[in-house]
Amino acid sequence: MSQVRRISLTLKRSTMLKQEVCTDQFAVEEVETFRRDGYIVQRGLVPLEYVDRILQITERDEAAHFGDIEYEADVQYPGAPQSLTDEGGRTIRRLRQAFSRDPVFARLVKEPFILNRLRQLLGEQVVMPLAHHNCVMTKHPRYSSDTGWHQDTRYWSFTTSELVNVWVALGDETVTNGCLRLLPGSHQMAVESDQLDDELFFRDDVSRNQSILGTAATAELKAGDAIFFHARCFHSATRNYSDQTKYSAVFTFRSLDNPPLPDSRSSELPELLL
Ligand SMILES: O=C(O)CCC(=O)C(=O)O
Repeated sequence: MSQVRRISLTLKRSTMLKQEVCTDQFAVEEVETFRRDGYIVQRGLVPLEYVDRILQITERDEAAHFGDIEYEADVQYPGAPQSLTDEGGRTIRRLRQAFSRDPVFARLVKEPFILNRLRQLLGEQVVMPLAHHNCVMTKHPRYSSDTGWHQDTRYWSFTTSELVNVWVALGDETVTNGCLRLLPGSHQMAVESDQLDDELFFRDDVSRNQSILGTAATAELKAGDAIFFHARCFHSATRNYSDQTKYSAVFTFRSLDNPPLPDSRSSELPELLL
């Protein structure tokens, strides 16, 4: 083999390795961004074959109303039909227990491009509780609802509230169809009870919250983009004003040394050590 060809092969291989390393973990600055803002968006993280397979499963299970389903009428958020028997009451909001629906979900969360990033945020041993997000969120036109500003930890019970969500867009997520909005840095914020309503939503009708709400960022995403966000980071989303359903796959992770509290909802289901 000629010297030039050998060098070019070596170069190619080292470039490839470098690219692999880069795509399988956060850059140092990205970890810093996550620690500061409580979230970070990763564009094009999830290959579209995964997106296609998850959409197939979603279509199958939506058509059959199969498995553990949350309906819009169940959430009782603004805009949702009042009851399951009202018009649009059986509009699906979440296909829960994604892991039981198809092996594709287990394959996805064990992919180095996700798991290595979680290790950077949570430590070497990452656990996925099945009791919380572990779902495909569906947001349909017409009967969807507004999710107020909240921290996911409001009803979760772990030793600490250091948990991370991964939200994977399965199609376009825009301001029009109800993409995520987040309050940067709010995972570090001390929150007092008068800033929250009875259901622990961050109130948008009190003056002391206005400057914080003014910092809201929108996370517009495309299929295969992912957002990693701290479970204490306040986030919200409007209903879907478009004429197409929005789909996202969402999972929660913790470190091995942050177990759920005994006899809590968070300890009701098994967990996976990844
Ligand atoms: O898409 C939405 O309405 C937001 C859902 C959400 O934030 C949640 O379930 O924790």
